[in-house]
Amino acid sequence: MMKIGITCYPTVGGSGVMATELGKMLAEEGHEIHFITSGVPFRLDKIDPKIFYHEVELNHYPVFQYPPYDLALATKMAEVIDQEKLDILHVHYAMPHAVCAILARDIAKHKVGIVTTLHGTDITVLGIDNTFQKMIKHGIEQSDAVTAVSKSLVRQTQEMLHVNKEISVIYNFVNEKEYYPKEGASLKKQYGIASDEKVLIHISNFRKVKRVQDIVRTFQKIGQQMKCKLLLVGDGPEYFSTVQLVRELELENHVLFLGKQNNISDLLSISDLMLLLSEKESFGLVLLEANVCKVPCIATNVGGIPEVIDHGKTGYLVDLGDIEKASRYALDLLTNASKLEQFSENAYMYARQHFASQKIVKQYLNVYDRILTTN
Ligand code: GMT
Repeated sequence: MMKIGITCYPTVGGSGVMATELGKMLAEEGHEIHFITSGVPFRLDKIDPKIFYHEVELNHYPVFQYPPYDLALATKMAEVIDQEKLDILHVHYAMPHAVCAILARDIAKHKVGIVTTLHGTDITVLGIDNTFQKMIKHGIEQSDAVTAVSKSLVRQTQEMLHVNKEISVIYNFVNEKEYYPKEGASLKKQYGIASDEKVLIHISNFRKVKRVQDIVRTFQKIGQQMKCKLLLVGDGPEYFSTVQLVRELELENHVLFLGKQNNISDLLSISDLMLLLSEKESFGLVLLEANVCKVPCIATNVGGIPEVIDHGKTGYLVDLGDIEKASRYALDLLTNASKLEQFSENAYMYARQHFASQKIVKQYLNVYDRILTTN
């Protein structure tokens, strides 16, 4: 039995989901889990005697212009390491979490191993502002072990940072107890979707990189050939420009804006096809969520996406911005029932085989074990 601390951003987002699900699964295996975050992770929705939550409090001191989140986090981490005698502190994101963890390790008296998982955002930050380069590099190199969610992200990190550290790939997973194909006829009806209409779905945080406008334009082309609806799930900076585009294209009766939703697997279960046409994606967790609910995906051939989708078998890959091809592939699947069925089955089998939660959790446990035996 290990005592493991986990730090992530607790709000909605693939990395927060992954960190929380990992904590829940480790607790199921008998390990003691201590979340050290600024809010209760949103997927931490059930009581579990093996899971503890330590809140990082942000006080607004009149002397500081900004509340010092990083230092408050490092202090809390050090406190929890000593108090709970943590064996491992697993942080998601090098910036700032790995750096905070390293500072906490220096402050704490109890010996702890630091594991950092990269989710891609560190690299995105560097693309915008490389003043953080040395700090992110330091966070990675001083961690006891570093993992990344795809081979593509490992390559990118090495290209941008030239880190003197081995980074191992541990793919994302989904909790199969929550994500599986469910009966969806009544929900479909509640949304006013006719039984002969096909349903396309896009789920994201509506950031610019998600290219939601490409989703709408692809859908427009599909809608010219067949009866269908598009579910847009999520919220973010591009939400209103997307609403505007939908109005301009006179698609209001065909596009449903659902905002942020918790029970994603229910929505996936009424969907026939997912579209994810991002310009950057280190993994694309929603693709995996779709696949385990038997929903194949059409996605861009960028970042880690080709490691999740087997082109021509579990879904299709298109070049960034190629909405023409995306709509052709979608029509090919949606108008061919046996092919769609075959892709759904393939997607399900592929996801369950390559990204099984048991297998991935074991890989993380091996990383922890290695640190504990060498430390
Ligand atoms: O994509 C986002 O905007 C959110 C971000 C996050 O921090 O959750 O997602 C990143 O991590 C996910 C979990 O590993 C990956 O599935 C996403 O592909 C990755 N996003 C990007 O690389 C843009």
